[in-house]
Amino acid sequence: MAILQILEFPDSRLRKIAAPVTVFDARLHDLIDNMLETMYEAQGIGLAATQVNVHKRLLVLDVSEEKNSPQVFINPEFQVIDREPKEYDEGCLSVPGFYEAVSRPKAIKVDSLDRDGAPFQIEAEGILAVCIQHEIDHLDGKLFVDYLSTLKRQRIRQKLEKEHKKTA
Ligand code: GNR
Ligand code: NI
Repeated sequence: MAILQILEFPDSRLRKIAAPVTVFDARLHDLIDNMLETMYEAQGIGLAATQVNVHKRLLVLDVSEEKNSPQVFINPEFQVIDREPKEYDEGCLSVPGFYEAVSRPKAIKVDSLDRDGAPFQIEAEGILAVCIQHEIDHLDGKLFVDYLSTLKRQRIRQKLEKEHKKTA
């Protein structure tokens, strides 16, 4: 297993649109395992392949209290089942240190494949619905900062660029 490097805003690679997964082999399983290890190590509740510079439609998450319920979604698609906007303070491993309120539909139905390519469907609300929508945004090159005002987004960008110059 390995810890992967997480890209940080405003890295342009976070803007790529991920392509569907077509091959379910040992290499994919290695990637999934490494993404889960990277997510747990970074103390995140989710991680999209885009964030580790792999532009395939794949995400992992674990929203459990005990951090013992990993979930894998491949080629996920969602439909809104309750579009009542629900606000949640979002953070992102690719935007470290910043948390801002984002509104998203309250409940969704997700169609996905599992790690062996078998289809499954779930309904999600609460933090699980937030996390899945946040991760699928990553696969489409979107970040939670895109929902903020230009001013807030530019401030975050400036602060992170300063950090990156210090540590590069
Ligand atoms: O760890 C994470 N926490 C989080 C909190 C509120 C809303 C979304 C998230 S996802 C984030 C991990 C991450 O960046 N996934 O892409
Ligand atoms: Ni994120």
